[in-house]
Amino acid sequence: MKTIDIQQLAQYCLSAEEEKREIVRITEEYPNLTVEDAYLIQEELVNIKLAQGKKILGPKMGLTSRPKMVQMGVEEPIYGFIFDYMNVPNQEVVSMSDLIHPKVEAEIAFVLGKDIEGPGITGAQVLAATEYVVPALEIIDSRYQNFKFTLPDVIADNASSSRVVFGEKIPYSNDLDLELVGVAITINGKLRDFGTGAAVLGNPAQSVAMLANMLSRKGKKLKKGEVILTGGITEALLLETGDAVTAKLDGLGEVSFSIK
Ligand code: OOG
Ligand code: MG
Repeated sequence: MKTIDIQQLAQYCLSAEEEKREIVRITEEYPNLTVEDAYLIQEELVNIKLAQGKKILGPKMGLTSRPKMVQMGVEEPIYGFIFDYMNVPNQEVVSMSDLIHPKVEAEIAFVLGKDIEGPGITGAQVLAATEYVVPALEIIDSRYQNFKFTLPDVIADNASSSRVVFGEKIPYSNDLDLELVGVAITINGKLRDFGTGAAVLGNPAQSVAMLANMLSRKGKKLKKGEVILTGGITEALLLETGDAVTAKLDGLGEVSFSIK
């Protein structure tokens, strides 16, 4: 069995992103790669980006809804990190030439008013600490051939993170029931998918709680002011040049971008 070189594999994923090209899944060469190894590769990748001067906007959860798990054939939520250079202003243009084979998904993001540290965090504790919720469109762009991967592969690849567009921050209050927030995503004026907040682990706040608990294994916490993505509510939709994408989230507003 080949020994795993964490640093070399982080560089492998990073160069694919930088050079905008597909790579062969790590598990093709290292079938025994574990989830723990994969998070070590992701940590190394994050550290390289930080050393390049890039800044973390916040963590993200992925594969938190049944439509996403079924689509990707993966059964367990994962996390990754969103960086400043990934942020596209609302209603702006994303350049296809910067990406490999992007897909888009509608999400609900959170901004906390205080730090939260696991383990043992509950959804109710998350809601009590939530200052804002934010409608979001995440553009994922797996670096792997044909957007196909196993759980360790996608973790090593920073959970396919690529771009994110946020709408306006909405102050959170208890009368906003996130389970019932309806989401509709259209491309070029055509409704492509829809769902509700409950698709995400019953309530997107559960996703934030799970994230706090997962990060605590690494001695990390969720920080006040970070933007936290809770995971796609709908299936991810493949993007093509010329597409104009809009998500409407009931009570949270709209978010959109186009791809040229
Ligand atoms: C992994 C990233 C998943 C989500 O919201 O579920 C994700 C992938 O499907 O490529 O961001
Ligand atoms: Mg996502």
